Amino acid sequence: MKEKLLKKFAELFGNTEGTKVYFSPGRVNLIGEHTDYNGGHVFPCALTIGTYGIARKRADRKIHFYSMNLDRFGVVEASLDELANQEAYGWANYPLGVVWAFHEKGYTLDTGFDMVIWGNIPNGSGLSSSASLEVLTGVILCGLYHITDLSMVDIALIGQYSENNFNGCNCGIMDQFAVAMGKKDNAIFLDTSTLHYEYAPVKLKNARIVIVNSKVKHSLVDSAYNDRRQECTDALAALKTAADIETLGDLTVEEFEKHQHVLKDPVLVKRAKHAVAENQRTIEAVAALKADDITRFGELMNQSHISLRDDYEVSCEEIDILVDLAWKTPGVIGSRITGGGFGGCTVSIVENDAVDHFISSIGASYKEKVGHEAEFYTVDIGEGAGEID
Ligand code: GAF
Repeated sequence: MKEKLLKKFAELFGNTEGTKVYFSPGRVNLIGEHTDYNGGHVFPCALTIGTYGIARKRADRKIHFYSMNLDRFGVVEASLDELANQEAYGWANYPLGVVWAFHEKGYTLDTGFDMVIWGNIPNGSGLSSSASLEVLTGVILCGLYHITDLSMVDIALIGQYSENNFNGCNCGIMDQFAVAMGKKDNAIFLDTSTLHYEYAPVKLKNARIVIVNSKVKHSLVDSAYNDRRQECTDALAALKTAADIETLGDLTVEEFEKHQHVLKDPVLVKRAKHAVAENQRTIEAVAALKADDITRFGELMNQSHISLRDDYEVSCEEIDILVDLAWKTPGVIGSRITGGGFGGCTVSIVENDAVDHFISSIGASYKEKVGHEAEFYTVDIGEGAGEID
């Protein structure tokens, strides 16, 4: 891939002298969904697919972005003198937002840069192509401008800040954190209230992770995501009148059941119930994995899906079809929706010798029921973002 990026960079910007090349992964979350803005735990891992970027500083104040996946945008030109989200910039609002966020945090760039990217995270699949691009931009800026006092966690936080404030999605920290901090063959057990984290080796014995892309993305995704956040905020405010808590993640399921009567709206009861129970499931799932109890880990994944489907209501027909099919397929240890929801992907743990049948039988049934093909990826867990040789 590096060769293709170098070639394109030279074609667009003259030569490749003084360029640097970086990679930033996508992520899949194994369990702990919609808990990251509720002070709960998450358990994502970085993938080996992601976004590659090549960049070089310029002598003037122009910034040029080019995506080899989205040639139709051509070279997007922005300027350090006008860091504002513009519709015409399209995808380039993500890296530009990171430049803006660096400036907001006091890391002011004195000259612009040229940047070419190419990625292999399927678009709109819920595998964090935007976080991948944000963190990629963060590591590129640190590399090009010799910024040495920002840690990878700081870069993740800046990525989230740009997405919240420049691109209007009120996301939590999970995606940027996983992309920045990923570690080969490990998932990250992150407490989103303290940012304390621990790597946990994903030892699945004779099984592996299979992601299935439903290839649907329902258009309400951003607004519905922000609505769920608001419902959790409202539920927390009411629960605080009864319990001494800072976040929904502070409650056990028993404590929630004791206090839930203060929630007068049944919708808020369902949302808070998911946030509380999903956090507890995540803690239990990591303990099960550490104890080599993959069967329990899979059961908790299945429970997670039911809760996201019925209480949090972020699944959709196509995803439920994929999960139902997976649950009925021999050799499947657990299966659930992954990511923000309303389409995107499922994540399943499948026994190695059942993977071929999983792909062929679910592939055929999904096509028959939904009318289009699903895509299957048997994935490996990779490293977080950084410069590549
Ligand atoms: C999206 C968000 F970006 C994450 O912060 C997280 O909330 C996730 O949805 C749901 O768990 O990916």
